[in-house]
Amino acid sequence: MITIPRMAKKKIGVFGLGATGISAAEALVASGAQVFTFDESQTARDKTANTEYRAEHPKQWPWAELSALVLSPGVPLTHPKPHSMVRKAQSEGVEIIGDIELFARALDAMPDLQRPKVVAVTGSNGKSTTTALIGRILKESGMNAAVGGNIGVPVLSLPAPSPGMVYVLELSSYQLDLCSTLRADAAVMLNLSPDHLDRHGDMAGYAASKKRIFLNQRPGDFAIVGVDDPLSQAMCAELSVQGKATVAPVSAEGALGRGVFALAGKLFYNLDGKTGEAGDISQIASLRGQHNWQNAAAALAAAMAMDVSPALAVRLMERFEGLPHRMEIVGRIGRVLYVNDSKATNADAAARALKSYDDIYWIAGGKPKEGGVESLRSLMGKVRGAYLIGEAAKAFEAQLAGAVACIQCGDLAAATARAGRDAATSGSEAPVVLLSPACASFDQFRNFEERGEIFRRIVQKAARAGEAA
Ligand code: UMA
Repeated sequence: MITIPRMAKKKIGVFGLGATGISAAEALVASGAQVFTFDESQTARDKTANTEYRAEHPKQWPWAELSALVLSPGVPLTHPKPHSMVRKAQSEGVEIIGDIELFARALDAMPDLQRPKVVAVTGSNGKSTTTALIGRILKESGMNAAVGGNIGVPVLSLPAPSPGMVYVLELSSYQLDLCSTLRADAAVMLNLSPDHLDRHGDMAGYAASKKRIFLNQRPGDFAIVGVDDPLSQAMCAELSVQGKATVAPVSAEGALGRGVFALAGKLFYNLDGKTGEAGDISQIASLRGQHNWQNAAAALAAAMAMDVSPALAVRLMERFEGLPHRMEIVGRIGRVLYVNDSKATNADAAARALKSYDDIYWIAGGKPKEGGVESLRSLMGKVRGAYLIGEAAKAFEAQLAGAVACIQCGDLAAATARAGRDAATSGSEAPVVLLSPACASFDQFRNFEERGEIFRRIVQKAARAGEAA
């Protein structure tokens, strides 16, 4: 656990008692703070029953004495409208921060020589894979690296800082909005495509949140920016003009004069005075697809920023198994490969998976996001059928009309069975049943993980039934 000595003896409110809130409350209590907590869910409040930070209604909180309100990232800060707790804190003049800000303050209090390094990763898509990949490279190269943040382990639950340590953090736009003093020795911004617009108002607001990852960088730090979409490219140009950190543009779409790029499955670098070919990643199964090559290029830049040699970094990438629910192979029945890409909750993420396979039997739908799947029409050439589920099914059929055969399936079990049957009888040599929904999961599942796990179980059950027959 990471403590924040600066918070000792202070009175702090914590709103939201999920992973973030509980870890923040525990870290604050361990730091000697007096902690007041609340959550709108009774179940969440019950978790605090036997603790020193037992939930009590904010009406009972000593607002005039609070030094800060620690907000969970899922609580609306500005859009669609500020949560009533946010308004209350503002009207009382109480600072609103997140757990990443507490982490930043814990590190700030350390003498420079003892301060661990921070690699922070954001972007619309690929940030978990890139974070995990960087963590893996650093650990395998012998460093004491801790991986957390939006990827799952709340930052304050990570091991306490020690000299030589590196924190590798995935940061969401929500977390970045609640953080103003973090300094990342290497900050990665992979790409920008529409996502979470309900929380940021528009793309400009969303991009502004993502850009906060570079706040507080100094000369000697590394700003690693994907340049394969126009908004990220503009951000890269702006950072280059500001001239604070060393800017490393990253691409998987073409050669670059500086930075790191992937070309025909090989990684090349021209960074910080070093130039060369780092190695071939085209055969690494967990890094399949051009989008993963961009992730790998960014990971290489981050590893180099942490003084890992480029050739070693690429060799260590071969040990990366990939993450669950991201183009994860969950089974093969006969010739049919089943791929779980449940994490693809928007069209851009689904596009990445659709570009990575041929002969696709595509399961899509769920709770729709703004923009739908109109942008995917041009990728339907390799898709033999779209097996549609959930709330978005009717709208998706209209948006894909004329581009692909759409089959209304209702739920995931029916879609998997139908797609599997069509794939098996297609005569194609290597058909792929791909769950890449381009939608949130909340209409039929608790979250994308549950959706992916259920898909895995359906496939495993079908495989056993096939063996028995
Ligand atoms: N709550 C309220 N009122 C509200 C909103 C929430 O009381 O208006 C309460 C809920 O009842 C619940 C708690 O707050 O008890 C949940 O807080 P939260 O939604 O902030 O979730 P945490 O459990 O703290 O998890 C968060 C991240 N979740 C979100 O940002 C939505 C997790 O990312 C992250 O792994 C975790 O912190 C640790 O850092 C998940 C995520 O979906 C994977 N992230 C989004 C994404 O990747 O797209 C941003």
